Amino acid sequence: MVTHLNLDLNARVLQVFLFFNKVKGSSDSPGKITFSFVFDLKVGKGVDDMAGVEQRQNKSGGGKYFFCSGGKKKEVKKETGLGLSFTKDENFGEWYSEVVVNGEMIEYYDISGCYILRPWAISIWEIMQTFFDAEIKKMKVKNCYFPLFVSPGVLQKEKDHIEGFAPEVAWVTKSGESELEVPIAIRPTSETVMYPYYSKWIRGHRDLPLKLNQWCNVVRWEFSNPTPFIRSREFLWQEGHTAFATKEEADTEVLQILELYRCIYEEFLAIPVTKGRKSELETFAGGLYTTSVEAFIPNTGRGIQGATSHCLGQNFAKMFEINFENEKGEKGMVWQNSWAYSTRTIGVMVMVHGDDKGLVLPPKVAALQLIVIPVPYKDADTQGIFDACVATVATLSDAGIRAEADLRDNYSPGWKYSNWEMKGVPLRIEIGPRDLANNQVRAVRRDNGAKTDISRVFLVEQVKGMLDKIQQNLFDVAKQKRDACVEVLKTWEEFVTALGQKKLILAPWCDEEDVEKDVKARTKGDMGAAKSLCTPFEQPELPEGTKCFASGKPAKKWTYWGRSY
Ligand code: 87F
Repeated sequence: MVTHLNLDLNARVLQVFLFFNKVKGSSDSPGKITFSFVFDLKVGKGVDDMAGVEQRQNKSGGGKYFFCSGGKKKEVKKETGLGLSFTKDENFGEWYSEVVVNGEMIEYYDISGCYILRPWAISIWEIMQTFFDAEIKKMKVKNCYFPLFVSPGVLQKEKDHIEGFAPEVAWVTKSGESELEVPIAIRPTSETVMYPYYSKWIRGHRDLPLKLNQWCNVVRWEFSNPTPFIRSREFLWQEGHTAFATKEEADTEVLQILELYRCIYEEFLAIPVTKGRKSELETFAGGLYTTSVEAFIPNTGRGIQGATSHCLGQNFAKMFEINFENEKGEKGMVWQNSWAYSTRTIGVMVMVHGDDKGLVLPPKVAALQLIVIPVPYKDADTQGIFDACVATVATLSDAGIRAEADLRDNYSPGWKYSNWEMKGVPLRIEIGPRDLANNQVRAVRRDNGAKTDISRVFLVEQVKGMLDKIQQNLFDVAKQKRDACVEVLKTWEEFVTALGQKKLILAPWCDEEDVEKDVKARTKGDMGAAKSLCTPFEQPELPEGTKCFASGKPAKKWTYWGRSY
């Protein structure tokens, strides 16, 4: 097989030639099949592509660790066996890359910003998907699927919305050797794909509300520092697009969806988030107002938008002529919302809970909640121990706990401990000769290393209790760490100091767009500028006469500020 990549970045054209030559029978040359696929991918307009080809290879049990960017290849560090070569506190970026690879979530791919999502990651995605899908179905949202490709006319119809985003749109310009007559965009989001059909399908008030969702991939050709799950050029998400007769119905749904997003973060991923409203500058350009759940990564001192729920108002309805006739025969325009969460959720979880031993998965989203490991010392009843492991898994599985036994005979118990710790399995059960004799098992928690002997008589209740405790403890510890980073302040001097200390800042603000632009300009630097993260719905008291931290004008609200992803 030959794969040839030719990147012509100056011309803003990324030419990808993939020639697959497979040695096997074929009609034109016996013993050989040739399959060739050629297309041109053109990206946005006029932004330098900083992304070189990036590769990391790091296999458990040997191999080297490489990172090469912009064609340069340098060996960063030799693999040190099973463990990680970087610590979370000393080199967060490298630690993160190593954890997602060694934890078997991600494999790096030969196109910058694109990653292979391995089963360990997809199973987390599927658990969240099962929850969210059932919840939106209760709200009468229906699933659908619209095409991946967008015609240029439709894409550019809503100018406000697409402006700013244009450089990130990827285009297909060729099929085989021939130029396409009209280039085709790859969806970065689906407003413009879906809304022409909303216009066709919505006629009268009986067609409303229209509530559709799709689970799909989208492509945004990002130019800044790609990071697995957090900023990738292709990612998975759900996008909900709904249309109502009244603004009240739309307003209600915005908050219902936001509550589901809070639930995914706090109750499934054990990550504290803040619900709030985005500033004018941060509001989705095509929308009326944007709400979000915001998380925080203490190690980097950066906020991260967890998910968004927008009220689009009637802007798109105007552009796409999504009109309806009400009961009295009067014409009206629909009120729309759109909302999404993506595989970014998984990256936030890794960043918040992971430690120097690897991933730490909250039990509610872990594909495997518990791993049973036999510890057969010399001369022990090995068969008896193995049987006890199998029986333990059967009992737990019957009780709905996701459990497996690691009965591989080519690895030591110690190696297996480290391996499952790296993969973040919440609870480990060890069964050795003494446990067998006492009809007990030893349980070891991944989150805090605590060891408990459990009688096999009470196995299911005890394990369920421990998994609940782990889930709660992960949330409590994450919240403590996040809260310890919050700095409530009132002046520009305090703001600059707090920013330097990687704080999550809560400050009184005048809520003026120009002032936010000014904050961005004044904090610009290597680390990126500070911006508003959200105005929390839960507002502390704002005493009369409180001044804006940045402009000195009368403050209107408390707003979170910081650097962000
Ligand atoms: C990149 C390229 C083109 C974000 C983009 O948040 C367009 C866009 O519209 C773009 N990046 N956005 C905003 C997406 C808004 C909205 N879409 C539906 C959501 C929720 C789901």
